Amino acid sequence: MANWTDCLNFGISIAKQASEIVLSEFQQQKQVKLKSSPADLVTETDQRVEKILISAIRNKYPQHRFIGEESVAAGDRLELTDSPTWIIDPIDGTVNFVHRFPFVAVSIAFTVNKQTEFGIVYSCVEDKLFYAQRGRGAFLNGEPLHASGQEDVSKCVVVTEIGAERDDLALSTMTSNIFRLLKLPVHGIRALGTAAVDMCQVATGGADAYYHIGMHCWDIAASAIIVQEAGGVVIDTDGSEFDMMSRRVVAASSSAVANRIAQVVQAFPCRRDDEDPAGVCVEQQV
Ligand code: LIP
Repeated sequence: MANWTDCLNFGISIAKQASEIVLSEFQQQKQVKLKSSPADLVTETDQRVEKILISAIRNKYPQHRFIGEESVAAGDRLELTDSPTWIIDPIDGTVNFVHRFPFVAVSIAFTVNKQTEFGIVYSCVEDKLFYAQRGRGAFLNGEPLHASGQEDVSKCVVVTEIGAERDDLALSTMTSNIFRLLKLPVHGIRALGTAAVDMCQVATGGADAYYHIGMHCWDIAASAIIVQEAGGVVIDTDGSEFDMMSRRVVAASSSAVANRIAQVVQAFPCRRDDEDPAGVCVEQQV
């Protein structure tokens, strides 16, 4: 079996370099542009950091392929093939970055034959390096990570996001999901503003579940394997097998909690990442 440890170590080194750039500009004024909605922001830093990451990887691994948030936004084809592929979100939590809300992350996943071999999430302001390699465990700053194992949803802290969607159907679906979970009840609902760091809380055991509809593959590809290697469970919100292109995810401490969250949570329609690179969820007539 191929050993991708050298790629993982290289990925960690460039994630640290990218984090230094993000941190150096965190307090500065940003040049902000809008993407799919008034809440879907991109800065010049996002674009520059992604170019730096891809350039560094391409120099070392010229045959490898890329799926980058800002490259796709600029028109690059979003296609996951069997080739070694780096899936990159240069700044996950861009709205936080613009507002100086201290949760922003560099997220890098690596797939071969469409299977994730490792994931890296560097929470820049916290200086927390989360990573996992398939079959070799999950780690935070070098210490092993273990999900909580909680099996009773009424004893869970649940993390989610109100993403960039601002149409009535998405907002009513998201808020009704939160209402139904609080009525179960669960112990609490949290949202950090970055899917990658949100999901890593499940790997640490500090949260027991995370769910989201509308995020993209680059937001969660790395944190999904980190949760799995920490002993957690990652599925689709419809209860089926996790599919990073579906734009729906539940990550949890156990199968019991994952399936219970999937029963309660409803999804609004979203075109798959590999069908609609613009990533606009379909607005339904309500
Ligand atoms: C963000 C996600 C966040 C979601 C935002 C956005 P970005 O990713 O991490 O969870 O709520 O809508 O998708 O755009 O900052 O890389």
